[in-house]
Amino acid sequence: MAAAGAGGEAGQLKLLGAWASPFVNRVRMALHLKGLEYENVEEDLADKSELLLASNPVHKKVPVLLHGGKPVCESLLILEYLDDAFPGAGPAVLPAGPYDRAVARFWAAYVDGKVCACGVSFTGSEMVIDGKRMHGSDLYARGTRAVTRRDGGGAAGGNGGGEGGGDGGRVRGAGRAGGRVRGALRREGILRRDAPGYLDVALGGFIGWLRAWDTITGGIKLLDAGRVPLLAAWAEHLAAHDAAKGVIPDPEPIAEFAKVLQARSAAAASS
Ligand SMILES: N[C@@H](CCC(=O)N[C@@H](CS)C(=O)NCC(=O)O)C(=O)O
Repeated sequence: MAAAGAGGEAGQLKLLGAWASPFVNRVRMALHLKGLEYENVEEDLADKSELLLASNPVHKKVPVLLHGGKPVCESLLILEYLDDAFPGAGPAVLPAGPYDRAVARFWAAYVDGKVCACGVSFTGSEMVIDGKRMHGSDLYARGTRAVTRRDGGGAAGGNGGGEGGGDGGRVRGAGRAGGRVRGALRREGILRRDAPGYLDVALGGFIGWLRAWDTITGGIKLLDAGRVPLLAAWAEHLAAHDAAKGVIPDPEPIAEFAKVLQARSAAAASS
């Protein structure tokens, strides 16, 4: 049982997860923030359990939160479910007002659609971004260029904020993710330094991977305090929070795991 204090109804919550998954780790952080007890079940994604397959038959992915045996799938939806199902447990994960909630959801969707694309790119796989099928190497170049831009150079959302591609701000896809998210960092109530919330955990699930990126790529440092001080400080702050303890994996095992994924991807491509 991953106990995170009182507030949960013990035995009611079971999380099907995997230690390296950013999506799982955002849910774990939210459970900890809310002080909910849960059973943490580590899945072998190469040999998924019957319970996982039955609980998420559409995507067959983790995380799945089982509440009294009933499955809730998709990490961002699970975050919302926790607020709805346990309104009295700990702080709300989502911001209070409708507008702030809409903005937080917008950025979380952005993280999933764009920042995440940078993460999968190293496997050499393909992804559909804005309706265009893009190869991993393209996403990789765009994503890393964007994320390694200086904090001062990004737009705070809205318009502009391209990564210097010289296309008049029309480049769409993974490229702008870093600048956009860093813009969000400046907005009070989006990434919350005082009390972490929805968007903190949505992006925070990736901290282990962001830290490992240097090793994975052989030199591209994403959380470089010299270049992106706001993002680096935010990551440090969240990683040190009680809710993140034991959740954010160290860079070394993530880098090792990345090698396994790369090898699997290469083997699949050559077969
Ligand atoms: N959109 C999903 C993504 C979940 C996801 O991609 N999970 C991965 C682990 S990081 C998974 O279960 N992969 C297994 C597979 O694709 O077979 C969410 O937010 O929950």
